[in-house]
Amino acid sequence: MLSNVEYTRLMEILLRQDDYIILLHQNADPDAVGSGIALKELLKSQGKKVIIGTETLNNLSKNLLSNLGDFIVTAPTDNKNLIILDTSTPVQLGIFERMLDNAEVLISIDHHETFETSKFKGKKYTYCLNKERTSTAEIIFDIMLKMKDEGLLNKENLDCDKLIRGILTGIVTDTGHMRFSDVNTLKTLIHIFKKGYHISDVDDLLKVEDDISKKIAILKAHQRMKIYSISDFIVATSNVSSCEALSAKAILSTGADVAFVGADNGSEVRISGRAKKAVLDRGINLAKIMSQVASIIDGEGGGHKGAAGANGKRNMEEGLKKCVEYFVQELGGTTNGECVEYTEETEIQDCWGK
Ligand SMILES: [Mn+2]
Repeated sequence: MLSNVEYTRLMEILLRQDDYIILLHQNADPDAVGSGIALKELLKSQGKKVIIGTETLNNLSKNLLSNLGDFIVTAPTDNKNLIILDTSTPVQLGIFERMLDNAEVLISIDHHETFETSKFKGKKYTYCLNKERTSTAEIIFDIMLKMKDEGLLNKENLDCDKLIRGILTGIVTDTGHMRFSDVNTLKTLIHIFKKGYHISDVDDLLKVEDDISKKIAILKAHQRMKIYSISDFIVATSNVSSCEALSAKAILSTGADVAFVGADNGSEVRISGRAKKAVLDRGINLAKIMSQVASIIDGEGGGHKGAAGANGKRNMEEGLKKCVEYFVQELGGTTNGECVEYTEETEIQDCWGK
């Protein structure tokens, strides 16, 4: 754990320069991006010029960045004052690694255990490793608390909401939604919760609204669904004009055990299959079914046991029927070329135990 004295020293060093670039590891995760945004806000409130640089962002971080309304640079700049966050070795900086050569001030703030710290050393080098914290975001929060204690926090210039959302997202994602949290994580969260924030705020920041066409495709897939009761499983087939994989996945979460969804745009036919684990445990391999169906739709098929697809040119309806037939055969049954669709009547009979 960093001592009070160390935090004071770190804060003083951070406040010495007027401009910084905050560098994050490649494929930056929400802890890196959330910490970067929070530290940028803190330094900006002190009149500093700050940008954030990283080679790439992971998908969650892209959502976080756009939902918080911030931006990053993706190529090296001529900044000489570097703050490196959440990164344990220089090579993780990717194309930004070369900025270390001309760095005049180098401050590294991290929570990962590493044995290669010497490689980061520059002219004015400060290394702040707090491997007892479960996220870099918590360290940034502690710096903010320190500044507040010292009367340095200028709340009028500080976008507190953005800062806290960045920190909270970093904490929640790096602790695997609190599974790896500890007493110190919770102490930080108490501060944040007292300000009226909640863990569900993070979910909002990490998700992207599906566009209208995706929503409609999924709903239509449900509307056009044919349902079959086969052995212990509910199998559903449907068709859409696009987003067949997404629709198949959605149908599984609605309740089907297996879903086959076709898409036909006139010149191309695609079929996507998804199955739940209980189905795979019975030895079903959708990749095999899709490679068989491929010949019906005049194309190719494959994938994984639980998620597979086939692309072809024609016969989508026939392809979907064959998916169900092959599924029955894989379970060891026979359809005599005909699968009975699950109708309201059969449903009622089942309910009344007839
Ligand atoms: Mn981290």
